[in-house]
Order: sequence, then C-alpha cells, then structure tokens
Amino acid sequence: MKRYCLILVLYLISSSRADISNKYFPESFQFGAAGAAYQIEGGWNEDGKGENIWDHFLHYNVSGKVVDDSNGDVACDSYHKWQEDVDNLKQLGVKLYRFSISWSRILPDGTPYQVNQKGIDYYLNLIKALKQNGIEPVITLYHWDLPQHLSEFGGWLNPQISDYFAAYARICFENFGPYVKYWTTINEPLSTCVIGYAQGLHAPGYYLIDGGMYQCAYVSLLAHAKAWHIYDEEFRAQQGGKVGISLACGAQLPFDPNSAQDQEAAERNYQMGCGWVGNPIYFGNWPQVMIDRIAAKSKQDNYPFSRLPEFTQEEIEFIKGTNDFLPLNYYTSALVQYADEWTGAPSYWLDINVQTFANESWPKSASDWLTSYPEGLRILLNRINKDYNPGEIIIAENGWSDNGELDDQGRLTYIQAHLSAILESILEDGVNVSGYTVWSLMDNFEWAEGYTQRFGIIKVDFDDPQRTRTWKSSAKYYQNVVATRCLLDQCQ
Ligand code: GBH
Repeated sequence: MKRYCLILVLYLISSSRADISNKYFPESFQFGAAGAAYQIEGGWNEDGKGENIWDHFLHYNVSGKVVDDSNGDVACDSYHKWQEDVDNLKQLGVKLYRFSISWSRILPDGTPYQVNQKGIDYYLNLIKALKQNGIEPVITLYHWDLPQHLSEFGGWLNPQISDYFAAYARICFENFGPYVKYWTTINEPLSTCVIGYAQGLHAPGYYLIDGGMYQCAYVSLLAHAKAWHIYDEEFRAQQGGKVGISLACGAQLPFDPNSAQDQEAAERNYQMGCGWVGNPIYFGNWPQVMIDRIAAKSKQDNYPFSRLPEFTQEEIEFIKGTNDFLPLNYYTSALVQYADEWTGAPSYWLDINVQTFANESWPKSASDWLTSYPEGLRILLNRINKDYNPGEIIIAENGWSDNGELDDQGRLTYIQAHLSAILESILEDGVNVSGYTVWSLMDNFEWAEGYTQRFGIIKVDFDDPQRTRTWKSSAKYYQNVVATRCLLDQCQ
C-alpha cells in the first residue's frame, strides 16, 4: 500500500503541473455548487426559527470571535432571496445544489416537541424550485449550527444528542425525503469537533484540547449511524436515496520522501485526521495508531483510562458500513515531518506530534491554511478508493479564497486544475467520482473570518441591503465547463 502511494506521488510530482486534461467529462458526471445554512440564509430569528450556537456565540460573546465582528444575521439573505439563488444555479447549468438545513429553523429548540411548519415550507419551496429546474438537492443535515438549547444540554459531548439528531433526521426524511437522492448527515465532524470543542474558535467555543474533540467525534459518529439506520429501515425502500457523512481530507506527503521517519509521520497524520472518521465508518473503529498513541499518552499523564472513547462491540457493528456514498471535501494537502516527542499538557496536537508545511511552490490563497496542490486530490482519491472502497464519491467541497475580486483568476485556475485531477482519477485510475459541488455558489459568512475571505464564484455585495449578486470570471468559466464538459477551449 505504502509503496503504491509513493510511486504515485513521485509520478505525479514529476509530471508537469500545468497539464490540464483535454478529455471530456463522462455524461454521467454531475456538476454543482454548494453552500451552508448559517453561512448564507440570514433570517436568524424569522418565522419561528430558534436560536442556534452561532447566533448565541456571536450575539452574546465579547467581540473578537470574528475578525470583522460580523455575524450571519443577514448573510446573503438567502432566506428571502432563494429564488435568485435558484436562478443563478439554473444559469450556471449545474445539476446539483448542496445546501444545509438549519436545525433550529425546523425544530426551534432542537427537540422534536415542536415542528416549525414555516421552516419546513422554506426548504420545501427551495427543493421544489430546484427539481423544477432539473437540479438535484444534495442536503446536509448538520453544517455546524446546533440548536442552542441542545448545546446547553451538553451538545456534541453528550451521547444523548445523537438521539435528538436522529429524531431531527427522521423529520427531515419524512418531509423532504420524497424529493432527495443525496443526504449528508454531518459536514466534516472533525472541523466542528476540533475548532469548536478544542480550539474554541468556532461555536460553542470550548477549549477542551485534552479530550473534547474525541468525545465530540464519538457522539457525532453515533448520531450519524443512528440517522443512517433510520433511513435504511424506514425510508430507503420507498425513497431510494443515499446517506453519507462527509470527510475533510488531504494528501499527507512525507517532507523528505526518503526519510522513513517522515513517511511514518505522514501516515500517522493521515490516520489521525482522515482515518479518525473514515476508519470507524468503513471498518468500525478508530485507526490502531490513534488508539495506541492516545492510550499510551493518557497512561503517561496519569489518566486511568484513554482520552479516546472506546467503542463497544455493539457500537462497532452499528457504525461500520454506514456510508452509502462518500461526500468528500478536499481543499489542500500537507508535507509532514517527524518531530521528537514534545512534552506538555495533554492535547490533540501532542497526541499527533508532527510538523506540517505547505510546499513553497503551492500557490497561496487568502486563507493561511489553504494552498493549491491539485495532484494531492488525485493521490487522496486513489488512497481512499483503495482503502475504503466507498463506491460512489462526490467531491462535496473544493474551493479557493481571495479578497473578492471579480476577475478571480486564482479561483478559476484552482477549479480548473482540481477538476482536471478529478477527471484523471476517473478516466485513468478508475475512481468512481460521480459529481462535484464547488465551494461555493456565492461569497458568504466564512465563520471566524467573517466576510474578509471570499470563496464564491458569484460575488455578494454585503454593503448593499439587497445583497446584490454578480458573476465573477470563475462563474463564467464554470458555466462553460458545465455546458461543454471540457476544461479547455477544445477537448477530444
Ligand atoms: C469547509 O471546511 C467548511 O465546510 C465550509 O463551511 C467553509 O466555508 C469552507 O471550508 C472554507 O473554509 O485554521 O489551520 O486550523 C474546510 C476544512 C478544516 C478548513 C479546518 C479550515 C482550519 C485550519 N476546514 N481548517 S486552521
């Protein structure tokens, strides 16, 4: 396995980077665009919507949580302007729209006690308009906006939240399921677990670096599996859709490809990132290296148990095999270097204990974590396909940040190169990638970065009460790719 990857890495590094495939995308490949509720909707307290953790985090916290002190109260105002969003999707010619449902718009306090019909209607209208235009809704149930009441109940640290999530999922399947083929339960559980429960930078803002993120991932996996089983038992026969949990992964390359230590460090970083969620979903349990390291470090630090929760045999069976398809988010990759064991208070970072870098030659975006390495996507797809054999894969997120310029050549180049990597994975490596939803349809609320970093292929003017939308160069390019199924002026 390792040797296979290394050969692929060397081959890809040696081949010319500027090469864009001149082949056509298969007819079955579906192009799309993506967004998420809190980042675009606004209407934070309208028509019966309850408060969620982002509303709470940004209304009641001292300033400084978001660089420009902004929030998602209005965002792109898609709660009112959804028809214009559908129009833009139609103009682009895309066949997929990935969006998320705001849990507290449907269930104001998160519990199944009260269903807010106006919230249901909002999404039903959107879904029906999409279907009328031949656009398939790809729905995420949870894109980081937990109802505040449930957060006070312990949020993703309390295993019982998985039952509330399952109840919410059932209500969504009942109401929207007849129109939906692709469901994502939770978007990138690790992002909310690490950033929200360990770094404290996202809502709910907890700094629990010794174990919060592990407990959160454990509860998220239980929640996902419960929702999957509900769909499988109660809805699949009638509705025939697919349910998956999204993974956020990148290729992890040894800093020095000839160093055995760097190779081991890169593999460990991959396992403790991508494998942290991927392994339980596909094999039933955490990666062994993760189990062993955290157990050993916990012992060293006087814990009479491991800081990584242990699955029961029953849970292993329950979670294993619960992805009907894989929604994969890919942005960037990393070079990984071995480091001598650091000392200090127990933390996620000490558990992994590696140095990561971006290659100097990888173009830089407006986000410090995001550089462009399209070959990494191909390496990753091959690895995931071989290890997990996930069947159908949709690239659910992939995108580029800048400062908002209309002639966004950086984004255009990034999208072109990444689509090329996907196309080569399909045609040359036989990976079953069936679709791509670019992040994102339009500029939106970029969490702790507020409105300072833009990911949209369509510009949104946040100073204008109308939130005017204007197409950027990348949108025009993407429209052409969708129409011609070709990344260049000509294909063969
Ligand atoms: C996606 O996550 C989100 O799903 C989406 O909502 C968001 O708008 C989009 O990214 C763009 O950011 O600051 O070094 O700790 C992408 C994966 C994982 C990227 C966590 C940022 C933080 C890196 N994210 N990562 S760091």
